[in-house]
Amino acid sequence: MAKVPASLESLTEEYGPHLNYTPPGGWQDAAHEGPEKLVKTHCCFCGQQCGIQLRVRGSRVVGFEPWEDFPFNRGMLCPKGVKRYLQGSHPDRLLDPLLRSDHGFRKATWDEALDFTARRLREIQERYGKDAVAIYGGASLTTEKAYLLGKFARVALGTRHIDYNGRLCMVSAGVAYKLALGIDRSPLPWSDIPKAQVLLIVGANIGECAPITTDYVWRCRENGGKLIVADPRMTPITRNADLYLPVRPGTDLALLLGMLHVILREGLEDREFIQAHTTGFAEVAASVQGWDPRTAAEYSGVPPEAIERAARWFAEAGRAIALHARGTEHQSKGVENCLAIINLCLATGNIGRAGAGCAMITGQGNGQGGREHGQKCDQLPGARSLLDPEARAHVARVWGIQPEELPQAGLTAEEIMEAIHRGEIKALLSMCFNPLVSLPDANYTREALEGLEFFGVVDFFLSETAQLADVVLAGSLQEEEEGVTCSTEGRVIHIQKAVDPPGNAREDSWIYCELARRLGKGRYFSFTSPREIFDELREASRGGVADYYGITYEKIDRQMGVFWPCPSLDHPGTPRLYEDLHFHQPDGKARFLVTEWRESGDPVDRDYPVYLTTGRVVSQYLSGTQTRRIGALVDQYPEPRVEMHPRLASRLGIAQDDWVTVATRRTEITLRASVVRTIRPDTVFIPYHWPHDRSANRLTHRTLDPRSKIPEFKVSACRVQKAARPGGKA
Ligand SMILES: Nc1nc2c(c(=O)[nH]1)N[C@H]1C(S)=C(S)[C@@H](COP(=O)(O)OP(=O)(O)OC[C@H]3O[C@@H](n4cnc5c(=O)[nH]c(N)nc54)[C@H](O)[C@@H]3O)O[C@H]1N2
Ligand SMILES: Nc1nc2c(c(=O)[nH]1)N[C@H]1C(S)=C(S)[C@@H](COP(=O)(O)OP(=O)(O)OC[C@H]3O[C@@H](n4cnc5c(=O)[nH]c(N)nc54)[C@H](O)[C@@H]3O)O[C@H]1N2
Ligand code: SF4
Ligand SMILES: [Mo]
Repeated sequence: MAKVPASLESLTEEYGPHLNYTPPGGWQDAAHEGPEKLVKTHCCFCGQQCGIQLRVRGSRVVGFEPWEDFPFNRGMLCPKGVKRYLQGSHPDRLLDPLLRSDHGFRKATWDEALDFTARRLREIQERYGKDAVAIYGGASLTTEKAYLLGKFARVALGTRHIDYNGRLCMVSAGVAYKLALGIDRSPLPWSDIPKAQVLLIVGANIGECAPITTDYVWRCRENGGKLIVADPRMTPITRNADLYLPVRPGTDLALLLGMLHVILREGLEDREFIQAHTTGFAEVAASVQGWDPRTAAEYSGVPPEAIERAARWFAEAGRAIALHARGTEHQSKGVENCLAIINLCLATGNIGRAGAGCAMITGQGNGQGGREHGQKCDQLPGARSLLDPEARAHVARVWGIQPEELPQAGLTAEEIMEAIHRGEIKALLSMCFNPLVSLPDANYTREALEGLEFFGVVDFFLSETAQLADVVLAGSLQEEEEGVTCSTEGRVIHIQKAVDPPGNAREDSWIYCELARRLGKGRYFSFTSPREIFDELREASRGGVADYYGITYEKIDRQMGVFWPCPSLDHPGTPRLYEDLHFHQPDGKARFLVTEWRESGDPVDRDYPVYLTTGRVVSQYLSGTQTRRIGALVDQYPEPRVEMHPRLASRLGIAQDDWVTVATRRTEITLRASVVRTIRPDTVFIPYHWPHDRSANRLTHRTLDPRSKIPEFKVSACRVQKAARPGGKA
């Protein structure tokens, strides 16, 4: 049955006095709330996890100060980091649980909202079986919350189906690193970046999306390092590149295979390293034979000479690093792309030493930590496999249950949405995920969500997805609960609690413990603080790949972060992996793996002749729930634009600021054009931070990488036309 979404307007009407909640003394002048204090913590946004000091007065965060001593960013922050503090007192903050009524939402008490949620979950499980309920988590959550969600799904609900929004983000890299090297973590600390003689950056808009990493790249260049950038768009960092590879969307693999071909043809590989520390080289060498630079150029659109030059520079450098992000991972061959990058590093002996290697740049604040301790559908804490009997026995012991009680592996995030659409999964409880904006093919996602028998959301703002929920539980911002996250480098850091959640909002972990109690499983969730959750997590991860046993909050504070694995209390942590050239494989050797070319899931043709790619702009964050509410950030980039090259624009009769309709095999949307010379003439780009009729994800398709199950956000086929006005066509 279709549900009428409660709009923000109707919410304001219903919920008016509470939306305008004002703390005692008012938001404006809280001086009477006592002296100001500074709290050393980290930015809630991207995976850089910059150190920041929050200025706290009484019950609220009123500003920020740089934290000069934190080694990663040394006081530097990007525009999002300096504005993040404005969320806490935002008038849209959810301050009470909400229950759907005949006219939108109404305010509820916690007992009412939690009893209702537990009752609906129980009823649906009794009627349709345990797996009819699914849990969504997110990688902006602290590691404690992510761990708690994994345990909640398996112990409180006994469902197989839990997955998280990191499935839309990093999983192609994760699968590839695990397959080839054995560990899903960047092998190097960022302090290695300035030491490289060549930096190859593939599909990463570092200037806008990992702004503080730019400083590391510039230091590399100041040391004489060369910079190669592969992207269909000349992003800000490309201005200082020594070599730009204008790769066609979805064809990184051809480019990378071409580079390996050149390296082997010219005998530039490191035979000694290959022989001593790897397996599978012969098969990979044979597989790149057909990928001469001309062939690679035909597929990728990168000139053959540029492919040759990139290959030579990378192989001839004594120390080379390849950095990659979603440009190369958001593809239906995202895993192959990452494996091909690793193959380049293995072939040239670039790994396990200072200034050499490969690394994925993580996306969300806890993009790394959020994928280590159990909110992935096939994973137990410590990055253990749910399929491994020993791992099941260990974790079951820590949790006080029998291994047989642990469910089997479940579906991934997009697969869960498809099972909802098919009517197999009937209930969803989602925290820290805005699937209506962030999953591909948004109309399909909406149909699925509207068909749920029960939908609960935990958020601190009424996201577009939450507007479709039956119950919205008012949760907490990052600074409202203590915990840890793990940064892009693999550094576990300490998130300090600065303030309590406002009004009747509650700490996220309290909400799940209370629900567990109402589901009759309270004895497994008797935590009274995040520290207790962390201590259990340390035990659960002990002996696993992501071993946190030796990490404590105090040690993190003392050392300004601890790199995992850290197996014992006296262990200093592991900034660089594989320094002994022993890889995390049964034979200790890294694996070369063959990567085969295949077409994208939504190929261009006569009817849809232009590539559509999607991504980010510097001032907005993800589905925009948070940043679209911060005025100063909205002003920087108020609406999504269709970025296109002047050549494509003039062929279609389109000028700067014209309205244009972009149509794919799903549907069409109409936005203004931004005509720029910095994009391939066969490609348009739309940032995806907006909902509804401005949502790039109405256009994208649901093809997944078969191994990582990441959607192909970076490649769709489209048609572009000038439009007379918004919503209309020329
Ligand atoms: N300002 C800002 N910063 C963020 C975020 C945000 O939303 N806003 N989100 C955070 C998160 S969760 C993530 S995952 C990261 C993402 O960080 P990035 O991966 O750097 O960002 P994207 O814009 O998704 O894509 C990166 C680049 O890929 C290019 N690209 C598109 N198609 C292809 C292709 O086929 N091949 C190649 N090689 N490149 C291609 C795009 O032109 C774009 O410049 O950023 C994090 N930081
Ligand atoms: N077309 C296209 N689509 C994409 C991408 C792309 O490049 N192109 N990128 C993909 C990527 S890389 C990512 S990571 C996803 C992100 O996808 P989303 O899941 O949409 O990410 P967010 O916008 O962070 O949504 C998280 C929600 O959780 C809330 N939230 C944040 N922190 C907390 C917390 O600590 N507690 C609670 N209770 N709630 C919290 C926020 O208010 C927000 O409503 O989008 C993906 N979608
Ligand atoms: S780079 Fe990332 S972590 Fe650092 S201030 Fe900007 S958004 Fe925050
Ligand atoms: Mo991401």
